[in-house]
Formats: sequence, C-alpha cells, structure tokens
Amino acid sequence: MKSVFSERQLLHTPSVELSDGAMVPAVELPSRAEYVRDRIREVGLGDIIDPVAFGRTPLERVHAADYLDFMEGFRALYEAEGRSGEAFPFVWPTRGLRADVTPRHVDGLLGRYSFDAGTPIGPNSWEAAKVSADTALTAAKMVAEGLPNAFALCRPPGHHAMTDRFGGYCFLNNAAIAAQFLRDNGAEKVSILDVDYHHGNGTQEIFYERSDVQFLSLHADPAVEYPYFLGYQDETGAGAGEGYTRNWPMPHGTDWSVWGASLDQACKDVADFGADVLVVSLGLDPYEKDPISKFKLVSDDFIRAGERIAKLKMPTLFVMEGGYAIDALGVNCVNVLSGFEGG
Ligand code: SP5
Ligand code: ZN
Repeated sequence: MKSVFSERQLLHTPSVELSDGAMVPAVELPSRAEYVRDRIREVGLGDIIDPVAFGRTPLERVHAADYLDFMEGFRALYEAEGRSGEAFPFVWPTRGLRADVTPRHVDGLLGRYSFDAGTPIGPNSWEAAKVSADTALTAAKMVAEGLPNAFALCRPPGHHAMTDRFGGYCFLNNAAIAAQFLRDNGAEKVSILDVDYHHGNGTQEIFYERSDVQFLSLHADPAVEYPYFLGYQDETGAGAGEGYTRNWPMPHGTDWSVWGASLDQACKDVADFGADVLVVSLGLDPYEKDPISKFKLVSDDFIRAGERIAKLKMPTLFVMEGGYAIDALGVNCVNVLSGFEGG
C-alpha cells in the first residue's frame, strides 16, 4: 500500500492543552506521525509519497469560506494584538448568547470559530493543517485515478473539525475533504467508516443532511466521553440524509468482543449502501494503553479490523485520525493496513 506524508505536517507543535481542569502536556505531538512513518519503512508497507498542494478550492467544498479566512489570517491578527505563543479560545457563543455575530477581537473570533479549548493554534499550525489536508487529497486522488487503496498519514487529525469550527486537535476535516473530493471526481456515493475512539462530530455535521455520503462511527459513549455533545445512537441523519448516519456508542472498557461486533454491523451497512469508495477515519486510540482513552483493543485486534474492512472488497482510502500511545502507534496503525492487505 502506498502512503502519503510530508514532514511539514510536523510544524504544528502544541505544548499544552486544557484538559480535566488543568493545563496538561499536549498529546497530539509531531512524533506520532514519525512513529507511523518509521513503522511503514520498517515493515516495507510501500512507498511514502509527498503530498501535492491542492490549494483552497477542495477545502471550500467542506469548510465555510469565512472560517478559512479566519484561519489564514489569525496569527497576524493575534500577533498584532501583542500576543505570542499558542492561542487558546476561552469564551463561546453557547445557548443564550448570539451565534449570529462575528466579533472583531481575537478572543471573540477564537470563540466564534472553535468548540473546545484543547486545540491550540501555534505560529505554524495552519501550515501543518493545510499540508495534512493535502496529504488526504493526494491519497484520495490516487484512489480516484484507480489505485485500489492508499494511506494518508494525516497529522494534525481532522474528524472533529466542523464546517466552521476547530477543536479536538483538528483544524481541517481531512477525511471529509477527501470524501468530497472523491464525490467530485467520479464517485457517486462514498462511505465513511470512523473507528477513532472519539465520535467524529465534525464529519457527522458536514454530511448530516446528505444521502450521497454515508457516515458510520464506532466510539466511546459521548454521555461519558469527549466530545460529549454529539455521537448518540438516536442521531441518524436529517432531511435527505435521514438514515445515512449511524452511531455505535460503546461503554468504557469495551474490548474486541463488543467492538468487533459493532465493526461487523457497520461493515454490513457499508456493503448495503453500495458506495464506489470507502474512506476509513483511522484512529488508533481504541488501544488498551492509550493515555486518554478507555477501550481495550490489543495490537493484534487492529490486524483483525483491517482484515474485516478488506472483506468489503472496495476501493479504500485510510486517513489517520487520533491515537496517543505514541510508541505503539506505528505498530497499531500499520497492523490495520497490513491486516487489510492480507485480508
Ligand atoms: C482526533 C482525536 O482523537 N481527538 C481527541 C480529542 C480529545 N480531547 C479531549 C481529551 C480529554 C482527555 N481527558 C483525559 C485525560 C486523562 N488523564
Ligand atoms: Zn480520538
């Protein structure tokens, strides 16, 4: 399997995040991608190709133009305000406040265009996010042009990023951008299977009213886990999209016996939908030793997951999402990809 990756994705270097009532060391670190890259080389999975720049057009197919403008201009505005270092939002237009205004001050803008305080914007974060999206697009183009599968080694991740809000370590929704690109380049229907430990709230929001892009997500029950406010079982799509979103929230402590059964159900839904291509939002944080997660998958389970997905016999684009047990990330990620190739 061919992979896509650029070292420019390492330019986003968060040092801390607001979590559990304190500023704690960041977990979405550049070395995550390096461990995966090194493991790809170690097992000889296939070539690692540089992403090409797609520019703004494919980003605008998924994200709001004013959001992209904000991200593009944010650091200059922030520094003009006399600030430096990492920027954190701290006030949001929640119920009872006006969601229809766009303040001019940097702190107002940060709140307008985000939904959590876990996602600092450093001097080069936007550059890294754009290259990460280009990585997804480059791999998507390879699949659109007939390659049976590809792996986008995306980092920073994407599945929490909404139409016009960053959060959850995500700025641009790489999987959604890739899925829309595939739609725009020959695929009539696309399935997105999100196996990250956290619900892919951004991807769900982006495609919630669409019947041409199916969104299926396996994740920890949002009643007890981030992102808390989306990912419940009764969310099944709206309008023309009714029935094209499906969620499998699972309790803390979930192991392969339950997770694998949910994967099986989701794969049956994928088969029934009959899409031209499958995009897998590949989070490795269901792993038992993940420092911020509470599922119990072991490294070999990721091979089984890859084998199950391969049984669909569909053109498949893997897009990396989360996974924070850094020293095991390469093995777990490549286990899925190797399982897929052998399955
Ligand atoms: C892409 C992705 O996996 N994003 C995850 C974002 C999660 N952010 C909130 C994490 C809160 C973790 N709190 C548990 C800390 C255990 N000490
Ligand atoms: Zn996650």
